[in-house]
Amino acid sequence: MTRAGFVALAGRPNVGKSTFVNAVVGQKVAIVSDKPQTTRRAIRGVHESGDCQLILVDLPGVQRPRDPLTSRMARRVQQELEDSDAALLMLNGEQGIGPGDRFIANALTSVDIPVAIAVNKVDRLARAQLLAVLQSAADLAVDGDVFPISARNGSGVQALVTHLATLMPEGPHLFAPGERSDQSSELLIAELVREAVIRRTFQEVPHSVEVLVEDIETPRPGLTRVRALIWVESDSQKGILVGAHGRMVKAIGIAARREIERELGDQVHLDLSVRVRRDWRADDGLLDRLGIT
Ligand SMILES: Nc1nc2c(ncn2[C@@H]2O[C@H](COP(=O)(O)OP(=O)(O)O)[C@@H](O)[C@H]2O)c(=O)[nH]1
Ligand SMILES: [Mg+2]
Repeated sequence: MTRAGFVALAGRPNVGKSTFVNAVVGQKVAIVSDKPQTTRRAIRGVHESGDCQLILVDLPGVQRPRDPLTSRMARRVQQELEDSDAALLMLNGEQGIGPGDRFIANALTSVDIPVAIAVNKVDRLARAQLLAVLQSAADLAVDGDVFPISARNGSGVQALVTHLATLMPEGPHLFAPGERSDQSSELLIAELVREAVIRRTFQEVPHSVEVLVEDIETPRPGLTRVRALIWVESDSQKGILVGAHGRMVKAIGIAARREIERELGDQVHLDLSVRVRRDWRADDGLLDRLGIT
């Protein structure tokens, strides 16, 4: 009998959820940055472990809703947790456990699914620190085995994946063999452009940016042409992204193109334009079109 199921990743922003999903799936499905609130959509990554198909759901970081964008994100997190077969609570071993982690751990006790706990970034910890943080993880309100891991260098990841597989229900596989994500290539490319923007910007700009891929063409085999729009919320943000003599948008384009080429295995022409749309975070039509549901 095969098994298959969904594991929802819960945890504060920046603990390493997206890095973990990419490590387990073996390819990039979720963008990663050192700025919080990077993940806006629930993204699924698929891993096959023996006869078990493990579908990891990389959730947006849990935060208090402030506008239609963040309300949609919060609603989505709740929904995804309820629809999952298990939850993985991820903690940042380097920072230790704080009120935000306890809040999420408490929230998980009210969802009726098994929970596993990962203490990530152990590559940054000395032995004594590691033991202390593992102990505070075990003391959290939520019940579950604790796994020290480094999503970055892979240590401990296999043991955790094997454990998660034991929590999955029996049933047929839900994704076709070899399928690694439910994300369209438009969305993956848009996310890779957004990652390049986030890495080069600061303060409110990363949160104000959204990317829409308008068009993907393959004029000949081995060449992909992409046209994408970068939305920002103000003229000054647009000024920052375009940069003096267009230098910033050019640098963003070069970095994003490299990433897209690596993922598609094709040569890529990337055409970027920056547009201002003052209230995109509150525009339900646009949020729908951007796949933030
Ligand atoms: N040292 C170290 N850094 C990590 C590890 N996992 C993730 N990171 C870094 O932590 C930051 C946040 O990672 P990300 O996956 O985007 O976190 P998310 O917000 O929970 O999805 C990035 O800069 C990652 O490179 C790890 O195991 N060790
Ligand atoms: Mg993330």
